[in-house]
Amino acid sequence: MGKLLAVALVGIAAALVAERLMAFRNKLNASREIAPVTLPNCRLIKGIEAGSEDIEILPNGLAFISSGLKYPVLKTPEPDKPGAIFLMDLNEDHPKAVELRISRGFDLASFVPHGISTYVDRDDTVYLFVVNHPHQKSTVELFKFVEEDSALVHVKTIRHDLLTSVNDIVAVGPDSFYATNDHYFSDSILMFLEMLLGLTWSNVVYYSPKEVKEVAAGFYSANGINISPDRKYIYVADVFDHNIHVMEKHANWSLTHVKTLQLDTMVDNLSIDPHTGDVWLGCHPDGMKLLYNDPENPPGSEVLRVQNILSEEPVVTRVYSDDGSVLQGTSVASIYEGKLLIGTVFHRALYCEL
Ligand SMILES: [Ca+2]
Ligand SMILES: [Ca+2]
Repeated sequence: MGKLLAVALVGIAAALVAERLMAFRNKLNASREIAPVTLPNCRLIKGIEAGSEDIEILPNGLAFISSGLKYPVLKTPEPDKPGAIFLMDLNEDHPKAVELRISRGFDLASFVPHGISTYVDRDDTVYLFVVNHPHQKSTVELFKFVEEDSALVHVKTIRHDLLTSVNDIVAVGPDSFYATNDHYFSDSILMFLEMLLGLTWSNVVYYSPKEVKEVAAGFYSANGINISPDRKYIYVADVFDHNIHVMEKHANWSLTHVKTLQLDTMVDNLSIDPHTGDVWLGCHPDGMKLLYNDPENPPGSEVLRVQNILSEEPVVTRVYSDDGSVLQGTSVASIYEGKLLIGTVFHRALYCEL
C-alpha cells in the first residue's frame, strides 16, 4: 500500500510539473511563427552591439538609448563591459549614436542600465531617469542631461524596499515616477520559480521623495510603462499575459484600471507618439528562443502600433517583424517625425525612415 501511495504521489507531482511547463511554454509563445514584415529604409546603428533595451525620444528629436543590460537568464554579449547611454539626433540626415559621458563620482563599473524615461522641467532642464542593476540589485539613477557637453550629470541614486525588481519607469516630475517590478523576487532562481508557477505577484509602484506606494498589482510580469500625451492615462505591458493595461491616473497618484487590450505577443516596452497618441510596442515573438538564444535559431523581432487605444476598437498593425536574421529580441520601438528606432535586449538597434 505504501509503494502504491508513493507511486501515486510521484505521478501526481510529475503531472503537475508537466502542466506547469506547458503553461510556461504557452506564456512564452513557444514555437509561434509570424510572417516577416520588412521596412524599406532601415539600417543597423553603428556602435551599438550589446543591446538597446529602452529608447526615449525628447520632443526636439534627441533620442536616448540604454545599452548593456545584463538580465538574469538572458544572454550578455559583453559581460565585463559597463553599460552606456547613447544619444542620437534624429534631426540629422544620417544620425549617429554617440555615447554620453557620465559625470565623475558615479560608479560606472557597476552600471547596468535597463528602462529609461525623460522629464523636461519648467526651466527646460532635461532629467533622464535610468533603471540600474548594480550588483544584481535595482536602483533608479537620476541624471541631468547637459547637451553642450554630451554628458549626463548624476543627481542621485534612488533605492526603496518597494523597488525590488524594476524593469521600466515613467517620470511624472523632476524626482517622481511610476515603476514596474517585473517579478516579486529578485533572486534569479526564485524569479524562475515565480514564472514557472505562474504567480501574479508583479506590480506598479509610485515613487516620490514624500510618498512611495503600490498603485497596481496582480501582473504576471509588468514590463514597459508609459503615459498618454494628455498625461491622464498610464499604460502597462504585461509581458507574460500578452496584453496592455490602460490605467487612469488620479490626483493622489493612485491608478484605476480602465481596460485591457489583449494581444497575442510578448509586449516589452511601450512608446507613445506625442502627436497621435499611438502606442508603439517592442515585442518578443517567441520567448523560448529568447531564453535559449541558439545562434542557429535566434530570437526574432516584432513591432506593433496601436492606434486609438482608448476607443472601443483600437487598430493594431504589425509594422515590422523579422526572424532574427537582422534584429534579435526586440524590446522597444520609438517614433519621431516618420523616423523609427527599434531596440533590443542584447543585440543591435535599427534606424528606419518610414
Ligand atoms: Ca521606458
Ligand atoms: Ca523592458
